[in-house]
Amino acid sequence: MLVRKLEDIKGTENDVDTDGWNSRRLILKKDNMGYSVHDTIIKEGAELHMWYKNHLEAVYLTEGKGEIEDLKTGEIHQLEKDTIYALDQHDKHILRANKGTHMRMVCVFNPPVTGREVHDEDGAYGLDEG
Ligand code: 9YT
Repeated sequence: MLVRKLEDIKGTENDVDTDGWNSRRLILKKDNMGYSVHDTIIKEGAELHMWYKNHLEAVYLTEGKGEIEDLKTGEIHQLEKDTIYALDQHDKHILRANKGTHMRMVCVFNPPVTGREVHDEDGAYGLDEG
């Protein structure tokens, strides 16, 4: 059984901080669960262009407000606490945190990330970078 606390991840190599987001990776590929689980902060006012070509991702918001734009359909969905979205079609999208608030979310990736991934020029993570 694995039991971990966010406090024990903060500041370690599994705490990946970028300009727009801070991803604390709680469960990783090496844990052999078949998925990874991250506690992620999208920083106030951030606008992230993403396209997870190699992964499926589900995201559950626990704090904050923002929106997600589906770049295929042009639809914009409002996001707030207790909302989940799933990129079941490897959907190309833009994620925005509203001004004045960050968003906090639980992200699940299949296949799992290895730990240090940051976005490439398409907003994707590579496969098996670790
Ligand atoms: C929601 C999202 O994709 N945010 C970017 C960071 C990523 N989810 C991660 O690695 O935690």
